[in-house]
Amino acid sequence: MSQHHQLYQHFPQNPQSLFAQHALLPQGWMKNVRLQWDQAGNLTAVTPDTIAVSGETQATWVVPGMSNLHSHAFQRAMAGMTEIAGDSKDSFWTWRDLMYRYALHITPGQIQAIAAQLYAECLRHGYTGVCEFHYLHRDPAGAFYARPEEMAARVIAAAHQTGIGITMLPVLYSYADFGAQPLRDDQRRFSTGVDDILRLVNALESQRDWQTEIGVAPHSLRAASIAQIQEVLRVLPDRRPVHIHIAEQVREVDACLAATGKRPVELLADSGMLDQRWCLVHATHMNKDEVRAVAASGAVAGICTTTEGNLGDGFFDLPDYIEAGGCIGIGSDSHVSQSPVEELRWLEYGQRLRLQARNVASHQQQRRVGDFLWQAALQGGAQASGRKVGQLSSGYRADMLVLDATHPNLTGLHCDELLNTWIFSGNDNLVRHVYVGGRQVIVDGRHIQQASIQSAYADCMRELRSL
Ligand code: NGQ
Ligand code: ZN
Repeated sequence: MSQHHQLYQHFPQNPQSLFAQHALLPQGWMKNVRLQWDQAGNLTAVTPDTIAVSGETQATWVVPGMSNLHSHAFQRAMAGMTEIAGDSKDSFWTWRDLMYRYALHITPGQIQAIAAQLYAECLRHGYTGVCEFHYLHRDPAGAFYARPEEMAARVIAAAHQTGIGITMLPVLYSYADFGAQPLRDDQRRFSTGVDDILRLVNALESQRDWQTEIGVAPHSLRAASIAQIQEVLRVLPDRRPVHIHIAEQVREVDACLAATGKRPVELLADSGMLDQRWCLVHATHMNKDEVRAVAASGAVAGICTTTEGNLGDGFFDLPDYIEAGGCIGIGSDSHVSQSPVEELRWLEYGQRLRLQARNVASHQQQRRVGDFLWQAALQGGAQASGRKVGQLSSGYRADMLVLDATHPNLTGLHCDELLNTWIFSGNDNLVRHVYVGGRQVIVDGRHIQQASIQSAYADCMRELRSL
């Protein structure tokens, strides 16, 4: 991967070290830790039990920033706008029709403004990287832009503008349903075949740098066939992330069974492709065999609790999956929330409500639910991003959150209580400063370009609302 110094030219010069009274390292909480990084934003030394030098930037609580492993950035602009009951029973599918109507209008300039607003919000709440599951490829009439990668490039530009790390996943979207059903007219902007996706990946390759990775995403087994996916993977460079929506709705599982005789996770697992590159988003409807197969493959289950709740998908089988040793990560998907705290809290609360139990996300070696969730989602999110993130260790990105030690919830705490208190004790945003690749992009809870990002977003929303 090449360095990309240009990327940071508009950020102020920042110190290249931070001294933390308490830092969450891979081995657990450590005291008096100096974190140092190089010009490219990679940690070069993480030294516990040391002494601060005068003039050094200091913090009380430092934790690694979270990866947001699933995002459709443009959907941020419709958050809150689909919560009105229709004439017939509302469902995921009626929501999707509304989403498609909306998706038909978004211009390249608008997707950049929306993504910048979203990413600044994500950063403010503690996400330092995002995996963008990007399928809005073509223009509203259904033709490719002069630069076929135009829309994806705009989303990457928004990530660079805000400083968030990005894994761009151009989406393969060929069919409307199982059995290679032709796309609907309102899916025309998404339409791509294997050659289109390889062309998009190729066009985006030059954007790869320390902050940017390129992978692929077959949209779902509804929209892409196993044979197509195999073809893409034959050509895709090694170790690139591969994401898919896998089993989000019961109707989808039934349609898959009817068309292929197998359930979606079963079909994918039986294809022999599943491994650590994969992120299975919304692996909601799995039987016990499928749970074991996904866990054993080393793939990440991408759970998007607030969107899955919003769309009425169902509950992920967390206890069996943990028992089987599976990896999880979290994503904000349709962006009805931009907070990893809310995502993780509702992951646990959903399980408690479903099972009438407490402290579900835990195991023998980690009984603290907040610690279990944050650490598991850090690891799984990092794996799904294909980037060197998710832990404060030499060689990894200097992606760090400084929490608000002056907030009443965090004063006088023992470090063992920090994550549980942060995740389970209220809704104030306790993220105070955020560093991504060593650059501070959130200062006292505000993005360094918050005013200009918000005003561009407001202009974009005025355009969209007048439609
Ligand atoms: C999406 N969204 O791709 O935006 C999907 C719905 C579909 C979520 N699963 C569309 N949240 O699955 O076809
Ligand atoms: Zn999605």
